[in-house]
Amino acid sequence: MKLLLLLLAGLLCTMQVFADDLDEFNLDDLIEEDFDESAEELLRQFEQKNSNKDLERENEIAAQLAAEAIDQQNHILNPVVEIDPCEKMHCGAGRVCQVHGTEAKCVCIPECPEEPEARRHVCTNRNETWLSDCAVYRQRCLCATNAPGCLNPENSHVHIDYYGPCHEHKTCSEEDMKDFPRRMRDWLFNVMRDLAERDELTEHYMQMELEAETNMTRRWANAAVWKWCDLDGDTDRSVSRHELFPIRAPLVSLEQCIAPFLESCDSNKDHRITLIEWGACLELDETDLNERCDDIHRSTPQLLG
Ligand SMILES: *[C@@H]1O[C@H](CO)[C@@H](O)[C@H](O)[C@H]1NC(C)=O
Ligand SMILES: *[C@@H]1O[C@H](CO)[C@@H](O)[C@H](O)[C@H]1NC(C)=O
Ligand SMILES: [Ca+2]
Ligand SMILES: [Ca+2]
Repeated sequence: MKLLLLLLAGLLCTMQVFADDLDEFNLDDLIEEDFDESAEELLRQFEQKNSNKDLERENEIAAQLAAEAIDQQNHILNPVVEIDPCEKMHCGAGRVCQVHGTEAKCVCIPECPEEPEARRHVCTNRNETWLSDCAVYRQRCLCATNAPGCLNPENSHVHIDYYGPCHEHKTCSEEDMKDFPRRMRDWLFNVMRDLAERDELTEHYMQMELEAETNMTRRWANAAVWKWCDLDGDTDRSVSRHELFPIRAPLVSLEQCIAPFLESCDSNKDHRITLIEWGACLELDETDLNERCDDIHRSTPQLLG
């Protein structure tokens, strides 16, 4: 089955559609008009959440620094000046800032917003369905802090495996797998073009998109390089398992070949995907791939304002 079709089906319809009757959709009718605003929007939201998570550790350090800075300020400045101690506090996933006296503290989020849509439900590494990613992070926080709401001590290490309720994984047929790199390339380019049209790429990637539009050879290569750079959140020039989360977690429920595909990209099994490996699994010519990442937008982690 087709990635795009599955994406569309997943996002436009309800979860039942995933079942067996996808072939009845006409892919060509759907792709041009409807791809891919909601899909990309969803992915971007997930990605945003993920980069927040990446910053969790720095943020904890930052929070400490912030608390210290506030203490100092209170001594130096006129104590009448009111500052909200939470204003510059960034708490990790599943946590929110609360003021205790003059002290800002990250606590487990008291309540998560309801997510009635099944596609917002999540399946954890323990193969349990939770109602939202927030609920999982909250649970992890509760267990990590030995709070009463912790349902199982093991949940202090729980993480999200994929979005959507837990389900038996359909196997990716050899035939589907063979066609998958082409579909993935197509999809990456469509996403890149879509972001360009909405002026949501950096100048650097806009240029690469423009190039992709004018030269067919560059089309797949530039889209592949862009996505690889985008996934490499810590800019160490390799994509770790953790960094695959934004592309893997939302798509596993929609596309049975994504997990085996990403698995296959790490050809030397060192848990990191280099640009050469990424290009090879997308069936691109190595000589067309230039490591042209735009690190500018990454160089200022959102520590403190
Ligand atoms: C996970 O749970 C689903 C639904 O409850 C089940 O169908 C599936 O077989 C389970 N997967 C594993 C790996 O246990
Ligand atoms: C298209 O890009 C390829 C790879 O960079 C290059 O070799 C080729 O000359 C370009 N073709 C045109 C018409 O610019
Ligand atoms: Ca990396
Ligand atoms: Ca590797």
